[in-house]
Amino acid sequence: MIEKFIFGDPVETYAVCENLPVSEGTLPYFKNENNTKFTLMLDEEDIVYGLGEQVRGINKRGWKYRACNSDNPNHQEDTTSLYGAHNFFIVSGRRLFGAFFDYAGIIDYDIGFTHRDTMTVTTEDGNICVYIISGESEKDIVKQFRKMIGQSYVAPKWAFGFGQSRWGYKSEEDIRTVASEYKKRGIPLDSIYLDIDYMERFKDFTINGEAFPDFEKLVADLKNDGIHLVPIIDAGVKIEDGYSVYEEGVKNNFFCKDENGKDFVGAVWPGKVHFPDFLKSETREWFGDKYAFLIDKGIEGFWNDMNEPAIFYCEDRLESVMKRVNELSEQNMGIDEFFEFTGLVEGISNNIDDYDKFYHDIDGKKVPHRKVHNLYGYNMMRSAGEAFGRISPDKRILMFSRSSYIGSHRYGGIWQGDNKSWWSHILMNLQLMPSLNMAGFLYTGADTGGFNADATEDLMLRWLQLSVFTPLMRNHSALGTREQELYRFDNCSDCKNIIEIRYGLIPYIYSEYMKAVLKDEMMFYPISFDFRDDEDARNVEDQLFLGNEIMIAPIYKQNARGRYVYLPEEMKMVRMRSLSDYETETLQKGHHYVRAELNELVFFIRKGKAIPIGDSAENTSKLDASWIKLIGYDNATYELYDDDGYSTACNLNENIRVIGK
Ligand code: MIG
Repeated sequence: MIEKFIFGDPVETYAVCENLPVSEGTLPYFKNENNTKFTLMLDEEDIVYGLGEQVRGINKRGWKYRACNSDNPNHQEDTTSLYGAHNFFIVSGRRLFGAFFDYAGIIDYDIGFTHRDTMTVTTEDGNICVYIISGESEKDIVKQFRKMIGQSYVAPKWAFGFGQSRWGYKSEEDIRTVASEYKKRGIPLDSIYLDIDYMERFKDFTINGEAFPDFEKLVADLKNDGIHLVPIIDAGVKIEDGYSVYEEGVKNNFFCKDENGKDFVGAVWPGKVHFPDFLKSETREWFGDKYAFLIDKGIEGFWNDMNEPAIFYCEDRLESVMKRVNELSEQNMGIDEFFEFTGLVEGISNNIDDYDKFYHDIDGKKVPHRKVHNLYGYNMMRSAGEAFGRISPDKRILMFSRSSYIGSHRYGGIWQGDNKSWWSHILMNLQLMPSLNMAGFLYTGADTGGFNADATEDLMLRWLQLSVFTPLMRNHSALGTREQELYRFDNCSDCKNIIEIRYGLIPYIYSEYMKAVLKDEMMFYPISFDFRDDEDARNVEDQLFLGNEIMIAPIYKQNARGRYVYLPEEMKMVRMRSLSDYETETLQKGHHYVRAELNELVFFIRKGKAIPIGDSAENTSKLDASWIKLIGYDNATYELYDDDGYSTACNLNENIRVIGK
């Protein structure tokens, strides 16, 4: 059952698709103070699940979080905001309920941070819509919630293949080299990503003709080899005379305005830019149609970046900082002045106060950005997603975004942003999977090997052993970091084996993903969701169930040759070195120390279950379903979902078949 409560006059987010009646009663569980602060007392045993893209554990207790979409490259224990705002959580203990705080602006969560037994949710202005969902289990609550927010985005099957990316591929030659290095070693590959350097001076919907003299031929040649090129699109539009996107946007008032009604100026990679007003329907339609420029050249997938939006600087703050710095430089700088100086400089980028300086036009109403900040990336995704429906109605287009809000899960996936080549970020990648699934984001994964900082071979191998299960499996890294394409490492054949295992697992991963989409379910969920009364299961923070069949428990510590794993029931452990070299062993319920050398993928098949496993192939288009066999318990069957992988129409019942040994 879902109850809806409206306080004040909230901005419509369109996160919810169903038209529910507003409840007459009072909000249960929470004490409401002026509609701005909602307080909930927590029992010692309560677990708080959810909040989507946030740092820390599967259990969110013991910290404060802020839903305020941020371009924050530091994903640390004390980070309070990442790129998405996903205001849905479940409280599980003596009571069991879900809550969705549907709010376009900035919202703060204190989950036992100030007082261990108290949770507060604080909005900036008290105009909010709250949904309370009751159900018999966490899964039941999620399912009701997901049904209410609409079906999740369906990615094409090729997007389940392995992808190689790096910020720094800057020419046709760079791209062809990546493709041939993979091919030479026989490592499967389905996609290569184009980061900002493919554009002409970082202008959206342009191609740098010098570096890519025949872009269409490149796209076609790679596609012949089964490899998709996936270009990036940034939110800011470069201010440059003669650039049609800029000129059309100015002429038609498609950009966000400043206080005086002029187009607001910020600076990002292209230099000075205007930000498309994605909250305006005309802008969404116009910008979305621009993707045809690349689709017409054979492109079938995109990633949308910088759409929090990220702002390196806006003009007036830069000016005032420069002025003050000049004043300071004329004095004898004391320590106080020195810290004033560094503070001012650090505050230039992504300053929340700048969100008061530009405005959206929502159905003719002028709304300050700050009030709708968390809807910006969402509406960029919507702009693209709706356009794909017009440009390519029958064929799925891959799209994932950095910034998001609940609702944008209907238009695309997300990647988990600028992580680091840190061991703790393998764990973070795992912990994000269930909370993102709760919020409807099923097509997701992190930058495998880590984006910032330098990756080592062992980190890459261990990370691949997690990514092998996530829908998005993409190796991506930042300019200036150690190169981490798989062929850079000594034991490339170990990497190759794990990528081949991925291709063998695609029938299962794709099937579980599609079932989760079409049934409004989670693909990855905490162990405790199936073992609510098992105290040990409730404590598990580093293992997940994937579908109904398997449990994953990756190694995320350097130099570890094994780890402790908790089995809430008997399971079959699978230890795989390659698709043809593996063994299984039945383990009883309980705590086990499980060995796994660097080249060994270990996972667990649940009692009485089996999973399909196929053969590898150069890429997904060459996967041969006739090779599929089941591994796991004898006599177990599996319900396999499969379809052509690219049609937008996909029906659950027509595409499921039961397979047995
Ligand atoms: O300011 O396009 O998260 O994946 O490589 C950095 C360059 C901008 C941030 C993205 C990252 C991408 C990078 N971008």
